[in-house]
Amino acid sequence: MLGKEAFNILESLSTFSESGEGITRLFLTKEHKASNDFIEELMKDAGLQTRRDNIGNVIGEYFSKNKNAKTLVIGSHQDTVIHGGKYDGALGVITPIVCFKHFLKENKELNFNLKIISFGDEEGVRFATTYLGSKVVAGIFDKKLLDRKDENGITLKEALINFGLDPSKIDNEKINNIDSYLEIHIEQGPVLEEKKLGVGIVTAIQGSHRYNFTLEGMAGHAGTIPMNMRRDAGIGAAEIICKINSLIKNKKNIVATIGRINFFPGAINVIPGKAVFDLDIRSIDNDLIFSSVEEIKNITKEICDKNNLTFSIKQTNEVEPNICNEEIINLLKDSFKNAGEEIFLLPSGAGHDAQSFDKICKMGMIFVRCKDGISHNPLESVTVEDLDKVCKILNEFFKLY
Ligand code: HGY
Ligand code: MN
Ligand code: MN
Repeated sequence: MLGKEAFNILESLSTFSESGEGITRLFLTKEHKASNDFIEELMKDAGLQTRRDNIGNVIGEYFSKNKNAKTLVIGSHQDTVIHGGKYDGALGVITPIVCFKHFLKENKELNFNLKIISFGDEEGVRFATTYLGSKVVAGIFDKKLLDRKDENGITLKEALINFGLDPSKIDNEKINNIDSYLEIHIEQGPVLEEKKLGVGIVTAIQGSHRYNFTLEGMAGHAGTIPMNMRRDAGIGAAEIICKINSLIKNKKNIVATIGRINFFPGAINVIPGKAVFDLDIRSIDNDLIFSSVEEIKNITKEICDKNNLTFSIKQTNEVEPNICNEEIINLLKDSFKNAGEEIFLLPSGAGHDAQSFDKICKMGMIFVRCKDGISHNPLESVTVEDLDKVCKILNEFFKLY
């Protein structure tokens, strides 16, 4: 049962985490280093040649005897959100390694080149910008991001150097001549479970934008300033967030989340002079995102004028929606059929590294059911049986590709 083997390895990988609830394994940290070491050993044991690149990825490579062989990349991310689950990302790194190992044992060779990649950063938790690992491999990394700072004021460039990497070599890390990219990932939603299916084929991936809001008023004494004389940035932020929520709730095919907010100076008895929060807004329709953001900017101006606040809104990330490649979808359909699995097609509400490859090669994804659709949460869980299903499908895909 390859599913059982993958499940057990994922349990071991989940121990590389900061303390606290769930899994916290952020980019360029000691937990990331430990997971890279662990994953590289797994790749070697599976019969892959391994190397590490200068953005913190681990790459396992198999070179076909056929000199004209095409190259398939299968990847996902090792990093997690804060207090996240064991499977978001990690499942898509470990299952292909396990499948490759057994396929090679049984079939002695593959008739294509294969690269299995563990991307160092996909979530963009530390530097508020996503897909750093896959963007470098796909050759779409913007070097201006090297100056992006984390919450402790450390730049990405400094963090890479502290991790033992050389940011000046990032341009050489693009992998050329990739024919196709495939990613296996938990659905992170409730659809497969509702359909009582363990696996599904992804048709498209939502676009996602991130914006940072900073509101400035006047810090003041919580006891002495009359309510009508305050310039309370906290109240402004609260009103804007509630308005964003009601605006987006009344639209279709778009979602918006404010997952992080800070008040400054942040003391119980001080009126917040500053409030900073981040908006994550997503849709399969990019124009709808842009038009909704314009409405949100107008709402922000209105509320700040009313509360005598100044504000700034800075876009910090933008990933456009992507349609999965028809040829890969058809190959996956045949793989599902040959593995005895029902074919079910669904879009992805979550963003994935696969989006970095959309413009440079054929891109496809397989989803695995996760219990109650829970993800980005310590309760994230999968079954050995569903892992077994996806291993069987990947095994068939290796035969067909
Ligand atoms: O946020 C996402 O959609 C993904 O989990 N990075
Ligand atoms: Mn993910
Ligand atoms: Mn995630």
